[in-house]
Amino acid sequence: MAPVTISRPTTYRAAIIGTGFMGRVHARAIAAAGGQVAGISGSSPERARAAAASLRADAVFDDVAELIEAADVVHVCTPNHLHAPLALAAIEAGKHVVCEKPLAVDAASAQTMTEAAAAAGVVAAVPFVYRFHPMVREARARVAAGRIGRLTLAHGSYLQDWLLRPDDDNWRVDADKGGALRAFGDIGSHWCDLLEFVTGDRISAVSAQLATANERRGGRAVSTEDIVILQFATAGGMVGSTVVSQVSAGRKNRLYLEVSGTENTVAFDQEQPETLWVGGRGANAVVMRDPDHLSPDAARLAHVPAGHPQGYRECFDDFVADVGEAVAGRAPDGLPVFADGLRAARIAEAVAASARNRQWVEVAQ
Ligand code: SOE
Repeated sequence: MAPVTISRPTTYRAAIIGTGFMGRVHARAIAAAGGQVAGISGSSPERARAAAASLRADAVFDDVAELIEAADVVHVCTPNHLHAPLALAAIEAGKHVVCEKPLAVDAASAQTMTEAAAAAGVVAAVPFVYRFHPMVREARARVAAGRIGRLTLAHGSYLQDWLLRPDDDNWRVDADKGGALRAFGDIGSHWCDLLEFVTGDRISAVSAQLATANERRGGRAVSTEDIVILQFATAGGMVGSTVVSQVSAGRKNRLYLEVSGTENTVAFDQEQPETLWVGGRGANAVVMRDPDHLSPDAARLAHVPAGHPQGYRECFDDFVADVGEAVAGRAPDGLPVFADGLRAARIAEAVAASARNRQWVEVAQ
C-alpha cells in the first residue's frame, strides 16, 4: 500500500543569520518546534553554503534583505555588533525577531531595538535559555509562593574555561565585535537574568571589579575582561555577589545561583540541572526533576520522566517553542524578550561605570 502523506501547515518560517555554534543550536530548536528554516545567510556565501545542511536550510541567501523577506521569524545569531542593525532591519520589515544576547553592544541601541519592536507589534525574544530549566522554574515557583521567606541574600558564579590560555581566541574577545564588556555580556548577563527571573526582584546598584588575565591573545592586545567580581543590592532589599570568569580551569559552563530567605535557601547548578537543592534549618532536600512532584510551570517543561536527563538543548527547544506560541498570540509566562535584553545592557553599563570609577553605581531601571 502506498504511504499516506500527512500535510502539516508550517506556522514558523524562520531565517537564520549566522552559521556558527549558536546558528546550529537555533536550527535544531526550530525543527523541534515544528518550524522550517526557510533560509540562512552567513559571514560569507561560502560559509553559508557549507553550513546549509547542518542548519537544515531550504535556501541560502547572499542578500540579507531578501532572506528577511522570505521569513516570518528572523533569528539573529551573528557577532554582537551586528545584532542591532540586523534586528532593526527585520523589525522594519514587520518580522518577528529572536536576537542572541547580549542584545546590543550598548544600552542605547538595546533601547532603540526594544522600542522599535514594541512600536511594530512584533514578537522580539532574547535566548536567556537557562530560564527554561524545569528546576529553575521550580525555584521561581517556590520563591513566588513564599516558601523561601523574605529574600535576604543571593550569590553565585558563572565560570567557564574556554578562554583560559593566551592562544584561546574568539571574535568575542575584540571589543569592536563583541562589545566593551565580554565575559559579563556573554555569561554575566545570563546570571543576572536568572537572578531577577527566579526572585522577581531587580538589581538596583552594583560595585564591580574587572580583570583581564590574558592581556594578549593571538598576537594582539586585549581590552575586554576575563573576570568580573560583582557585588550588588536589589530594589527588594537583598544583597548579593557573583563571580563571572572565562578563565577558570576545569569549569565548563558552571552557572550557580543560590538564593536565601528567612525560611529556606534554594540553589541551582546549571551543570547539574536535574535537581534543586533546598536548604532548611533542620534538614536539607535534593528535589528531583520528577514532573509528578513539581509546580505546574516546572512540570510543563519536564518532557521525560526523572532519571532521563534533560539539559541545555531542551531549554533551547522550549524557548523557541514558546516564541512560536507568542507568534501565534499566546505569549507564555517567562518568555525572555527585548525588554530583558535591555535590562541586561543597563546592568552591563552600570558594571562598566562602577569598575572604571571604582565606586557603587545605580542601575537605570
Ligand atoms: C559562550 O561563552 C557561550 O556559548 C555563551 O555565548 C552562551 O550564551 C552560554 O550559554 C554558554 O557559553
